[in-house]
Amino acid sequence: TVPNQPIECVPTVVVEDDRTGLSVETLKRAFQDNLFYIQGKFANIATQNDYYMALAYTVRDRLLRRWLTTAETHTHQGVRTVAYLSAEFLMGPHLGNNLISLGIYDEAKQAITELGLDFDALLQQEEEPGLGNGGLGRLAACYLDSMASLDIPSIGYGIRYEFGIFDQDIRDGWQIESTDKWLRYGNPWEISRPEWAVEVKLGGHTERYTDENGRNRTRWIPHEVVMGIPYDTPILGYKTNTATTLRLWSAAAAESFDFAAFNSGDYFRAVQQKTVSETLTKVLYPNDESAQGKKLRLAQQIFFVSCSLQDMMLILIRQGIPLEQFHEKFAVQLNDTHPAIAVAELMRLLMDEHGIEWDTAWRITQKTLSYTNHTLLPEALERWGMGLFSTLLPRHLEIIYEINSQFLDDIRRKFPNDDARLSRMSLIDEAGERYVRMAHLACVGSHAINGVAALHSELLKQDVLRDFYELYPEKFSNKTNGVTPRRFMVLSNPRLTNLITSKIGDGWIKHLDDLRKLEAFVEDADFRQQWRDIKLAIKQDLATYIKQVNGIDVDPTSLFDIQAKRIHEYKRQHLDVLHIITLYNRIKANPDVHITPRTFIFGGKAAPGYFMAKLIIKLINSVGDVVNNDPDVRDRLKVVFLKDYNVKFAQRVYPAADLSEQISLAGKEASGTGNMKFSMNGSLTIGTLDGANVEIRDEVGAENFFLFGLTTPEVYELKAKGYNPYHYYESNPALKAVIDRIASGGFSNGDTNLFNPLVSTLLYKDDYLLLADYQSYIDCQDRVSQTYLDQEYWTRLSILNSARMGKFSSDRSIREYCEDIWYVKPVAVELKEYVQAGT
Ligand code: OAK
Repeated sequence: TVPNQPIECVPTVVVEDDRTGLSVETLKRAFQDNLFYIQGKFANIATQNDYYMALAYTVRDRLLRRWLTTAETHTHQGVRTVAYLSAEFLMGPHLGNNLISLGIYDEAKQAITELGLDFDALLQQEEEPGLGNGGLGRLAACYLDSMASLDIPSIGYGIRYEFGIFDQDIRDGWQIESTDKWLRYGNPWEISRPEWAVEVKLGGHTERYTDENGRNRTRWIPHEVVMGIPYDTPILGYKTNTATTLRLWSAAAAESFDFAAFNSGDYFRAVQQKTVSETLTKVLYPNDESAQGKKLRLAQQIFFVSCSLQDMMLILIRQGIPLEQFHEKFAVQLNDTHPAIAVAELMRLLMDEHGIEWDTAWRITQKTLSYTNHTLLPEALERWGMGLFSTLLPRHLEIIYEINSQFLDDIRRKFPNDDARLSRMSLIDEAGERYVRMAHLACVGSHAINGVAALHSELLKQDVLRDFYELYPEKFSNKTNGVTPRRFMVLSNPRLTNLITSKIGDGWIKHLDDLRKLEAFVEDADFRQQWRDIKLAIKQDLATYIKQVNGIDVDPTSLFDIQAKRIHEYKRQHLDVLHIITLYNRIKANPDVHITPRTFIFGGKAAPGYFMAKLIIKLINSVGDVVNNDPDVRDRLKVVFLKDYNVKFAQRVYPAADLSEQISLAGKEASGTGNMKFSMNGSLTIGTLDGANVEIRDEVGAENFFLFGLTTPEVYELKAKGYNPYHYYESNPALKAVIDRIASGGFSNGDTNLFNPLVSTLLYKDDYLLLADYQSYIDCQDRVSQTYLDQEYWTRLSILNSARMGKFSSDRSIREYCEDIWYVKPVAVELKEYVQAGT
């Protein structure tokens, strides 16, 4: 027998109830079995991690029947499947979420508690798979949850980084990075499938040849071949039988490739070759929204894209489906341009490996692919230097040249004599050094292009992708982002979930629009009291955590003002700091001034090479050191930087906020999704008209949203007429006093150098218009402080914010993608009594 082929005669497997039952008793027995048979431990030597693993395997066993039945159902019905290609999946811990989806959270808690263990501690034990940087990766994770919950045939394809996003520590106020060793103690959720490994070629050169039918063909002779091993993780939908797959590729040496080296005795070279292939999926690039142009990154992209497309082809080939039907069977979504090489790779596979002609291959490619753009920042637009690209992907470059030549002909037909347009739109940037433009490749090779919030999609059409919009207006649409209420409400905020469910039932968990029913209770004083009590209890928990980790006492009745997201100048964490210092200055000028007590909480990682972002972290901590310890402040203000912000931690933070800071410069944040998670949990928002804030405000009502700042057209106008930040500094005494306090060493023990790069950037450059928006922000914050004093009124706004967030469920987003872009329909999965293979 061949080890990677199914064998003819398969023994019957009967899945018995006492192995996978959902009662407290069966859960207990399975847990004890797993501790013994999988972890190989007696209880007296078992560690917390052993217990976590035993519970995780108990839960995984209960996913398998649904998962395998889902795959079998989809195969038998020959349905169209969504393949979501993303270089990042920021999944967060699986255990709690799977318990919620299975509907056995309470049973599991009871079972573990009755065994004398601390259930919450076991949940906390899980190392989260931090295989993403921020918004884009977390969105992919929310979309998998929604696709499964809506019974959409789907698969997520990505990279199994051995080291995910770095761990962040804070020392002396500075960010210190260390490697994230999430796989250290094993990962119970994944199943490796080495029998489905595929090979990916890199480097080398191409050759022409004539095939047996006399056709001219191209062959790629690679310099190197890497194996991709798939690791599958089941993603169960909420209270449904559909479990979708997250298939992550890990690179390994293709041993056979260097067999010659072994034979010739060059053992060392062969083993060295192995280490090269294994670095491919070692580490996630930690740069959020800034493209670095590194060869290894391009290698990661082609690696996971090629593995995924080959995998889809193998799925069809195994079923005897001709590849001419590829687009009927798969809708492939490109999560930003990281997988955009798929345009050329799908063409290559169809033509070079499967003998399909160019025109047919091109039609299949365009019908299969669609592209989501996630950023307006110019520095995030990916382009690859020609030298690097041609060395690594010589065949892809030929294909891209051919696509480009036909594409430019198209433009010439539609816009004759417009050379400027040709050079703007070309897939190759030839202005100076030559580059391949990945967003252009994605636009040309896809049938649909979308932005992630209404404003962002408009800006794509008017600005970033304007030429493409003029050429193909029919390709463009908006798909406003959403987030999953399962993880970000049910799992992370059980108290609020129970209160809501006690009033309106639990239908809202799958139909978030039902939250509107809460509006009927806004005038119910008891309800408002319960709502407030819950918020206070959650804030108390966070206060305890802050005391433990940061050693800072914070008052849970103070206004919890939270900004949690990647640190970036365009997100303007430092504008938040300018507000803190403004309040501090007011206190220093008059210690008896009235101040609404506030706790300012920050969380977020800075890209390790992004100096200014790291300096902002240092500034936050330095301001905290002064403000938190100044007796004049009398504990009315506290500033806390929470280290190592990640999904696990975000789940504790969103429910505890009174005020969510969404203060990016208008026209810079594509959507934001944290804004949605805060608001669902009853936080009010202070924000600009940027990204999805615009739509959040439309939903919750302008009177329930703290709006400030320039609009996008005003930003353009101000920049066009020549923005002079220094003018704002000179003419606003409060602002001047704030900047002067930083510049004069007020937060650096008199050192006037430390924050100089920040101060001079603000005074003389200020690309993100902090100084222009300062006064409007301060005035708005004063309204926030005033409003918070009336707790009854504040609670009404808080309830209305939650009640009106229905639109921002990722279920709504996924339905829109299914209807407008993917043309994929839900498929019900029926569980059979037994899983019986071979009968
Ligand atoms: C990261 C790297 C390259 C390009 C974009 C990103 C990214 O994370 N973008 C973020 O995507 C989120 C999901 O669509 C949006 O909500 C954020 O606004 C956007 O910054």
